Amino acid sequence: MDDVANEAKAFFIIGSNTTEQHPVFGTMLRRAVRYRSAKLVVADPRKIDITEIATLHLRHRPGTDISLLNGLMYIILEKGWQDQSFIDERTENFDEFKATVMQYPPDKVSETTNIPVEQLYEAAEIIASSKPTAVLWAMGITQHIVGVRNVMDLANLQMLLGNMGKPGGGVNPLRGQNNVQGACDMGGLPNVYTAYQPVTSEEAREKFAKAWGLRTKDELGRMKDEEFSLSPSSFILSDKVGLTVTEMIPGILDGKIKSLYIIGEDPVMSDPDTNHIRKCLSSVDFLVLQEIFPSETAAYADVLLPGSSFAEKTGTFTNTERRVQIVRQAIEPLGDSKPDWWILSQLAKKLLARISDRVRKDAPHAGWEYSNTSEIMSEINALTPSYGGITHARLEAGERLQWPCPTADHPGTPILHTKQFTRGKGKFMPIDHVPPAERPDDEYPMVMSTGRVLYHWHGGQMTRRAEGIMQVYGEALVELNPDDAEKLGVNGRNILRITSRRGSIEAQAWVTDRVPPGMVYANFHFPEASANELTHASLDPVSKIPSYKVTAVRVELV
Ligand SMILES: Nc1nc2c(c(=O)[nH]1)N[C@H]1C(S)=C(S)[C@@H](COP(=O)(O)OP(=O)(O)OC[C@H]3O[C@@H](n4cnc5c(=O)[nH]c(N)nc54)[C@H](O)[C@@H]3O)O[C@H]1N2
Ligand SMILES: Nc1nc2c(c(=O)[nH]1)N[C@H]1C(S)=C(S)[C@@H](COP(=O)(O)OP(=O)(O)OC[C@H]3O[C@@H](n4cnc5c(=O)[nH]c(N)nc54)[C@H](O)[C@@H]3O)O[C@H]1N2
Ligand SMILES: [Mo]
Repeated sequence: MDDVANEAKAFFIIGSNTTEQHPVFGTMLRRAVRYRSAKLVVADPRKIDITEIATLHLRHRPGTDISLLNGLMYIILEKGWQDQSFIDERTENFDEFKATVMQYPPDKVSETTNIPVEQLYEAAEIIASSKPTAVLWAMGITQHIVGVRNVMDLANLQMLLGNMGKPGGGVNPLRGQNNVQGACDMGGLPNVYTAYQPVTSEEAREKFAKAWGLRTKDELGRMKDEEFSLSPSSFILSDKVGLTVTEMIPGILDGKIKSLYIIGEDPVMSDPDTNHIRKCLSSVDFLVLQEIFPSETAAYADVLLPGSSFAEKTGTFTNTERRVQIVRQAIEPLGDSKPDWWILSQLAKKLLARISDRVRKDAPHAGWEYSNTSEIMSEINALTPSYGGITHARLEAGERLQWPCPTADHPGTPILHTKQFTRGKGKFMPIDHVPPAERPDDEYPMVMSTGRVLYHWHGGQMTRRAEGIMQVYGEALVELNPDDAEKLGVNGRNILRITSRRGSIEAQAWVTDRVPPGMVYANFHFPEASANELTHASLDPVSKIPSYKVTAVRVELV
């Protein structure tokens, strides 16, 4: 964040409402634009706050980012603005990629995106002539059926310009939850152990099995049949890739999932197509919810486990720049609540007790015997190469450590890919535009985009309990363009009914040119008018993220 804010000559913000959703970093960027005249190009269908200080605002149609990016790269190639030596030395597959980009001349792109041709040229020139330009993106890029392709195309752009592995450059995802990076690093994904060690790797499985005192496959092979009564799979670690959240919950109705253990998520508010989610959660055999508040999902739980909040426990969060930060306990846990790690380890011990005769108690990390999170961190250090040298002691001493930090004397790595990419050469990917899964038609003629507002946090369990916040933003508002307001006869803050193929909500209109004609913007902070009653569960085929950003709707005045 420091090098981007201090050294980038230009920022290209695409699909990130930076000042409302990442206000601290947003302020750093504002300062850079104001005080050191960094240039700013924003590509966002909405006139978000940061566009006030933008050099140029590209207001494209939702879901047309690939067309836009390919169009910009077409112009860069046409003008010869690419960094040919970076392309030659650090990348491969350029010709195939170029052939695809050449299918996106400015007038065609203008038609798809609704951006005037002159603006395409202006944007390409700012981005290409500022060395380096930092690309910043968030959910406006990922929450589409082409989320992964969008991200790859941004990487194409930055390789084309030689802006990778340099201070002030890069493709910078602004990660959302305070510890979403940490959760992924710790294997909170269906296909990997910590630091992305694949569950399908025999080597990785052996390593974890040894550390946790489980049998390895080799040992099992040598065992006689009578030596184990349970099935072999209960001794060794599974090599099966699991399901994502967006597959698990619908999986209940297909009989794939019998029980759910949900920790710190409120799917009734945050998953797409709420009616369908309610139906799934009503059908699951057994549901445990570990929460700090009785959320909307609590109504479906068989067991509620009271977790304690960030203020009541010590541990680490890993932020958007891969920096591990220590968070210290400020108050004693309230009521009967316990830290999440403590609850998990108690449960795990009970399960382990059932196979205790098969677990080697002398293994270095057997038994879930932790007395604090510093001990958990030691296990992470031992089993996770990129976190090898990140200890509580170093963080307590004030070191600012970003992974990879493999050893106790390693200073951490603020910038990745400086000499080569993880796979060696950077591979240009030919990426074509694919229209959104749901598009406006006669019955549902408008596009609804969804997201957040500054004042609230997702399902609102935490922020709707804060009186001061509720005084400022106490109910869901739906952004509606003045032209559409006039057509509907909306005068000020009338109540709108918004209907999609899945459901309907009623909410106050906020008549504003933040949204273009034909588009409304709704949030999912209030259960009585949550945008997710309307969204659909079309997923990106690779990442399985829902396409929250484009839903076809009908808008009426109540
Ligand atoms: N106050 C507050 N801050 C938060 C959160 C919160 O709930 N409240 N949540 C956190 C989390 S987990 C996350 S993931 C981040 C999310 O941070 P952001 O991704 O910045 O937030 P969103 O509101 O999802 O919207 C992103 C932007 O994408 C734009 N957009 C919509 N469709 C398109 C499109 O097709 N193309 C492009 N280029 N842009 C599009 C929207 O107009 C919006 O400005 O915020 C984090 N910060
Ligand atoms: N329509 C639409 N839907 C979206 C999005 C969108 O842009 N549009 N964005 C998506 C994105 S990016 C995200 S990240 C999700 C977020 O969706 P969720 O993760 O479901 O929402 P949160 O409100 O962040 O957190 C869920 C719960 O965690 C609890 N909690 C807080 N701290 C702790 C703790 O320390 N321990 C435990 N056990 N519980 C705790 C809170 O009380 C809260 O109820 O929403 C997604 N849904
Ligand atoms: Mo998020």
